[in-house]
Amino acid sequence: MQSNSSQPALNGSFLHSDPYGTGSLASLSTLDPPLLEPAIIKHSGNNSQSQRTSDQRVEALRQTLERHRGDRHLVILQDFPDPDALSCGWAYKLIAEPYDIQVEIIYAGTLSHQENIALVKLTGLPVQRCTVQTLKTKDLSGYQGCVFIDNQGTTSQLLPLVQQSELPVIAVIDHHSPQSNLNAEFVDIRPQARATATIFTQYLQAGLLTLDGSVSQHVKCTTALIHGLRSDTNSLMQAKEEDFLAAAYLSRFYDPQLLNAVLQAARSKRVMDVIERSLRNRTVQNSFSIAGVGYLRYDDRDAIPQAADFLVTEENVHTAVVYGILHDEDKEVEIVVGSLRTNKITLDPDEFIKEAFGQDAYGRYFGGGRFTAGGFEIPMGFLGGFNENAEFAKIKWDVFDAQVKQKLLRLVSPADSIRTS
Ligand SMILES: [Mn+2]
Repeated sequence: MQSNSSQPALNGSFLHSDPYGTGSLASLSTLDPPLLEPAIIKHSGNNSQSQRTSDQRVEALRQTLERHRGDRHLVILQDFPDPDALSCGWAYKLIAEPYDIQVEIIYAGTLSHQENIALVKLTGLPVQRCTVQTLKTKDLSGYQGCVFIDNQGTTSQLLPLVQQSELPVIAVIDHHSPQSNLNAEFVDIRPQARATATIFTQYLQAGLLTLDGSVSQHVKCTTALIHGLRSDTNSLMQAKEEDFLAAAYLSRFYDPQLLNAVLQAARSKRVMDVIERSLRNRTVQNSFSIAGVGYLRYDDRDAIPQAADFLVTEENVHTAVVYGILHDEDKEVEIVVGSLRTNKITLDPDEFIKEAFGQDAYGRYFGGGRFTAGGFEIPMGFLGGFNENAEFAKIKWDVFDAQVKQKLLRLVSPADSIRTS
């Protein structure tokens, strides 16, 4: 136990310090988690006691999961789930997986905030909307229990239904003040915690799930947890030591680029889709990030430069090029459009694009640029125009994708480029 709460929280060594041995956690002992032995609750004050409390909570959760091996659980979030709820629902799902527990995360209302839509979309967060009506038609006998996370049922329209069906409440994990007695098997309610994400991060750190930076779901879920933590603490400004410690732990695994994308959320869902595709499809070579995003609607033209803006923020990338096939329904034409963004002062976007794509039959360049930014538009001529056949559309995209990429790569890494003729 080496933690010293009088030290500033943002001390480099805190990454490796014990997150539970903090003075601030000692106050948790005033809580009354029903499943914990009274002995745990009585003690307060010193670090080793709060550590023990934490350990026992984790152990109690572990045992609960063990008892429910092979179950199907519904995780019920509040009607308008926020990032804290969404990320923790996911963390529960991942924690329960090794116990062969199938988890469905549901909410009854809507994902109203852009940032929440972005979070779900960009991380592939496994959450489903399930209205009261939908739940009524669902056969709940296929589930062995439900779990309330970042809420205690009072903010979910689904609670009455769940109670009527007598679906057992397996766990309640929340940081709001105690609101209702759900008679759950496992309860961890900590009004002192700034975010439920802090609680879940402590579970992770205690070994309920061994995070692996090479597992995409782990990276995405920790990114979601950091977002949850940020959003419940006003960008960490209201965070306390334990929240910082949780964030520090998550920082080992999360994807800053992904978090940044989530935070740039004043964008439409369709723009987010394009950014997601650019992320997924990007190839990074010699500090150039190149991504084809397939077909997009005319109205979403602006998504291309936004995606390029985003890709160029990646570490060790100085230039990003994003392109796609823009489909104009009114005019029945298609055109390849692309954007370049660079922060390399010696790279002239205008020159680069002119050099990459050359000129058309009339001697006009397909594009050009200015300081740090450029764009291009390449008419598709006879190959343009809508075609119902999905396979044909795919072949067409593949051909244009390969051609654009080849022209770019010729400049990016001359030696490696593919020769066509
Ligand atoms: Mn919360």
